[in-house]
Amino acid sequence: MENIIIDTDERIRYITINRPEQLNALNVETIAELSEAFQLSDEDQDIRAIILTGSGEKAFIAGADIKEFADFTIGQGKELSARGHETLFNLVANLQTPVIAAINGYALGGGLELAMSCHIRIASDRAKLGLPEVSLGVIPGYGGTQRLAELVGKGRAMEIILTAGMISAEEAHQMGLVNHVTFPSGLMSRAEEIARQICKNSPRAIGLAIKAVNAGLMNKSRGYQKESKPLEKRLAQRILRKVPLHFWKSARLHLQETN
Ligand code: DAK
Repeated sequence: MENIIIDTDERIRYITINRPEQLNALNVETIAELSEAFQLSDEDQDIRAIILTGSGEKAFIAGADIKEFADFTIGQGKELSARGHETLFNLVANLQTPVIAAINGYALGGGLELAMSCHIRIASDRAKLGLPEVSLGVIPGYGGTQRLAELVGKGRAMEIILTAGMISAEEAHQMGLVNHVTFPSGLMSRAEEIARQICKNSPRAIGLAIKAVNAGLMNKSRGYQKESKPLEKRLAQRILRKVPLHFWKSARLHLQETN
């Protein structure tokens, strides 16, 4: 693996993105290597927790590799992002082995999206987080719109996404985007402390718990649609009873004419 470093200590697997001169930006090869490393770690019965971090002091991941983006055709870009979504971001979110993101610096765009795919996030107080995608004419397309709203609520997610600005680790902590903030020197030890605590518990139960939490969030959005349909119908019935029929006929005509 050229772009990542894999280490193991006792039952903890460390995956470090190692492109510090590019602020650990996610290019195609890095996404593929990460995907393989996560899959292998999840299949290894001896590994009970994974810590993901970035090398160097400056960045966790400064987003998708925008230099690489420039050479893609629209078709290639679409295919790459669809593949990346399934092979890395959703993969990580659905692993049975818990993944802790140790955010040591910039976590931007796809970098923050990958951190949000992890099960637990810890940040150094120097970290800066943000989703600058709309400033580049795209949307956070690796699950960021969904996962951010789940973590911090719709209003805050909207502000972060629509302003494309950066927030500090402390702000991220206050809104629940990261679980803990540490001094830079204490980041890995805090992540390891949590990983060791996880290692004491039943891996099977942990895998099932992750599945249950994820399934609950998926059902919620489906449930929302299910709930709104009958509600719409009921409301419509109530309104219909009060509004004269000729109004609905003219309204429907107006819609047909304008569509
Ligand atoms: N990609 C490639 N190289 C990057 C990079 C990136 N994202 N970020 C930084 N670098 C490189 C810089 O080009 C520079 O390299 P050299 O020029 O020295 O060769 C080196 O890293 C150091 O960066 P700076 O010199 O800029 O360092 P500064 O301290 O001055 O600034 C910074 C740090 C993080 C504020 C700045 O580097 C920066 O703004 N970087 C870009 C951040 C960014 O915009 N990231 C992309 C986010 S968009 C989708 C799926 C996914 C996505 C979109 C759609 N679909 C499914 C549709 C995801 C999009 C994104 O991630």
